[in-house]
Amino acid sequence: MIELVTLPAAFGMRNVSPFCLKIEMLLASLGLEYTLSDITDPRKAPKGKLPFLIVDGKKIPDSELIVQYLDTLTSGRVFAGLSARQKGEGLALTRLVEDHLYWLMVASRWLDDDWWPHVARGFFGSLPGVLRPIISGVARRRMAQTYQLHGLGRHSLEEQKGFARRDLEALAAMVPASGFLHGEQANVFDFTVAGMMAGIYDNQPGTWVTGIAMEFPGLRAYTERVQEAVGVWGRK
Ligand SMILES: N[C@@H](CCC(=O)N[C@@H](CS)C(=O)NCC(=O)O)C(=O)O
Repeated sequence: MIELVTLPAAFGMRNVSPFCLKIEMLLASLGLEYTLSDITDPRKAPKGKLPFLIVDGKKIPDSELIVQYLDTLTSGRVFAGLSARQKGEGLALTRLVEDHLYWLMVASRWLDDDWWPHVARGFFGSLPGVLRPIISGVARRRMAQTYQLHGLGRHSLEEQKGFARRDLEALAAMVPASGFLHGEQANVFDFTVAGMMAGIYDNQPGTWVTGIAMEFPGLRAYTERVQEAVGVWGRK
């Protein structure tokens, strides 16, 4: 049996982490039996981040490594039928979504003073009252430092919005008006894009990234189509 360990539900999202949602979609699409569990503190994960899989007592961290593991487990079904070029384009899209757009989405939740109370409640609300502001404050400062180190945190909000709009414009241009990235069947790269966009479109309330994403209705329709195809939705 496969156990997928994720973050707890928050902000109207049943599965709030794009990396966890991607893997949930992939497990469902492969028809593998799995259970979901969650932990509130990612520091308890093998590499301090979620998701990780538990298979026969063995922990497998990192969504990209999990994808590789599942490909081996299913004798190549994850990437079956994809050309080297399609895999290359898929990986380039993955990097755009997970190493750039992701950070803008995180900043729009954690570092926006108006949105921060939702993070404090959603991720730290179960802590005892006195500890809550201390632990959540430390985590928020750590997030701000990470965002600075990434480089995006050095830009003004207007400039960050420009980066987000260009990312979303690129995604909107690349997803098809019907079907999926590589044909009639949704694959792991669709799950990567839709797993990220589901949270951006459906987190409650919307963030400034949500506002920009709404400018791209085709991307929203695609995100719905992928979730529908695999029967796994990010929202509750
Ligand atoms: N490269 C990792 C990224 C996973 C990741 O960043 N997960 C977030 C949740 S969406 C996390 O656990 N963050 C906790 C932290 O960075 O402290 C993957 O693909 O699994």
